[in-house]
Amino acid sequence: MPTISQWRLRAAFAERLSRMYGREVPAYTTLVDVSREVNEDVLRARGADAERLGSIGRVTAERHGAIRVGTPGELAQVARIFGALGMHPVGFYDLREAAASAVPVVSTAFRPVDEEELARNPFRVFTSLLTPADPRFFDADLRSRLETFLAGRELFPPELPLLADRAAAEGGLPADEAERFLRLAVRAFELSAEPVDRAWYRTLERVSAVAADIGGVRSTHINHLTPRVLDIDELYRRMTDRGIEMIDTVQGPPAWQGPDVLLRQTSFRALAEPRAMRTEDGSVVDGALRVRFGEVEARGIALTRTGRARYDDLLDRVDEQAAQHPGAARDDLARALWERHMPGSEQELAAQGLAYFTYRAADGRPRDGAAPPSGVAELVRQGWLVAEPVVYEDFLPRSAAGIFQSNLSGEGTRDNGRQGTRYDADWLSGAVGREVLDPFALYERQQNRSLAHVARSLGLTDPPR
Ligand code: OOG
Ligand code: NI
Repeated sequence: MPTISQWRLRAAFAERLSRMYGREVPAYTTLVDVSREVNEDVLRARGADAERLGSIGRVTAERHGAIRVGTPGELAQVARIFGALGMHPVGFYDLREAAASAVPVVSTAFRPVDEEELARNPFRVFTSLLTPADPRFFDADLRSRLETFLAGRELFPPELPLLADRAAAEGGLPADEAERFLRLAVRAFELSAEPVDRAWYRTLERVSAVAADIGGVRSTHINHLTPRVLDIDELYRRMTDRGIEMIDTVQGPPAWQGPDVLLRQTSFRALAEPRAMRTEDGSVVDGALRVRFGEVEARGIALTRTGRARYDDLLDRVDEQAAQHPGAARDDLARALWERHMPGSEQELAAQGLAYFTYRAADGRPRDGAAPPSGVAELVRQGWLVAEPVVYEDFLPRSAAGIFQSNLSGEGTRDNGRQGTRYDADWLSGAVGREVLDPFALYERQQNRSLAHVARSLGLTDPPR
């Protein structure tokens, strides 16, 4: 029987999840349609340049999902399921600090890490873990009730992680098992029809709507699924024209003339969804919860640590200026700062070591016996090497917090007088049961590999720097 490889499982899972989510949240289908229209228009207008950060095939199929779980044990199961799809935990995000309202979670993103795997299908899932041990949100009594509740639920049928382990060990699954695995995996992220315990849900909701969404029910679900668009400002206008109320900003870098870097995202709140509720007297009544939303994103070039520090610093400056000039549009303030402090071309980003690129030898080299100059910048300038930007494959904590926050019903509560529990990437690695990878190290490795390869084809003893 033919084996379905891990990347085909990943692509099939992303596609089936998309179909399921489109049935559950019709506005998502509108978003996907409008994204496709915008991408086709951009491709027509800009030609090959539109594909500089990924082929149109990759971009059209590209999605990220978001899920939320309650315990390290649940997270470890998620890691096994995504591991089967060739997705690994990358990056540590602490949204407890990044958000103004109560978002008691720490997160990572499961995604492919190798270039070829990303090119085949870059599906990624932003995955958040509830933090019941953080006393700023949960007092001792609520923590213990919450942990007991979470310990008593089962998000995934035991067969699912077992099939996942087999896929990971064997590099795929035979067709029958692949079908079974995909079916179980998609079902695990559907919205459950089981009645929600209304009193318990409300108890958690008073602390945090996110806590209620995670710990107030006995199942998990996909929270949103995000298509990628080549012009997010145009998409924003078209969605607004269709009468879909978007949040009032695009998170991340401003729209400007220079290169797209990192990630720009925006979202809209999904409609309230009908959910059966169990009341205190045990009867089941019709209710509605409004927790899911639609999101869309545009991806740019991955920044180095130095580039990222520049970005974070600029965001702080935008905040300062916005506080000083309450009347001014944030986007205008940001654009003015960007124009002063961000390089306006890919070449400058590379020269200043602010962004990652891969390099390849230009066609037609070596040039009639001439020795190549030293240094990457000079090699590119003299036409020996061609630089290609590396796409940012990850997330941004402030944007993530902003997206979470703008879609919450209430602020919730956070007692800032208390000391928060400390979590970091090492702690999360322990919880996930595998190493949470450092995104910068992955981009750097990609860049270095290309330089090592270039050195060989140019006959240099050392990779150029
Ligand atoms: C995750 C929010 C973060 C993003 O794209 O930054 C996120 C969530 O709502 O669970 O998805
Ligand atoms: Ni998202």
